[in-house]
Amino acid sequence: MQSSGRFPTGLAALRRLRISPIRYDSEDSPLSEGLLCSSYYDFIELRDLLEDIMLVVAFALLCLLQIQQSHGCEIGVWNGGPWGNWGTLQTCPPGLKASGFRLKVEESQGRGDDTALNGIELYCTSGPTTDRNHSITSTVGPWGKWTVPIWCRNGFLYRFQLRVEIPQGKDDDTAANNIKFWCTDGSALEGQGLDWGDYGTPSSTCTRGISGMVTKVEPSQGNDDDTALNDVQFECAEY
Ligand SMILES: [Ca+2]
Ligand SMILES: [Ca+2]
Ligand SMILES: [Ca+2]
Repeated sequence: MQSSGRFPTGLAALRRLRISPIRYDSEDSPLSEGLLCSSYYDFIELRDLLEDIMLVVAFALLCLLQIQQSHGCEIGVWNGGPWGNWGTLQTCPPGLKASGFRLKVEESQGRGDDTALNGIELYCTSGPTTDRNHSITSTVGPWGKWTVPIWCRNGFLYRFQLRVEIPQGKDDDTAANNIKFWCTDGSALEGQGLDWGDYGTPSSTCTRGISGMVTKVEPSQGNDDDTALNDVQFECAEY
């Protein structure tokens, strides 16, 4: 079957190239000239097609690279709770990175509905200070109180681990309970959360430190079982 139209498909062009009898022994044969011209133009069209495909692929790769660079990379963990919605990514002012944090935690409610960890606040600084002028939060649950800030002695927060209670079925769920950060100076800082559940595998690292955050928080369930904060991801600083 021969392809019709001005632009044959790549497969058809290849097939025609392969079967074209190029006869160099018959010098003035109009037939062989015609076949040569036909396969030559097919070759040109195929080459143009391949060039177009390569250009499109190169452009797509360039776009992907630019998107990656403009947003930085993010670190997360695999044991986050299943409930809630991801909030908006909040980032430090340009040039600042997170060197301290505090948590919003609801104390144990006895026989009542517990939510444990409700919010995380990061303090963005330019170095080893306890400057609280530039803080960021993403979505924060409505229950509990803010605990005292905890700071890196040197450097910035760059890795974390989340303490999460697995789903309790008909019993009272709390999902995320606490968080532990590591600073670029090697020290570990554990938040003042609650003790239900277990710590999972630590995240990968932000080589230059953390500069942004997005939290996943379940909205109020009315009289049903609330969990508030379930999961978190941090954005890595690019410089
Ligand atoms: Ca929680
Ligand atoms: Ca439950
Ligand atoms: Ca609950």
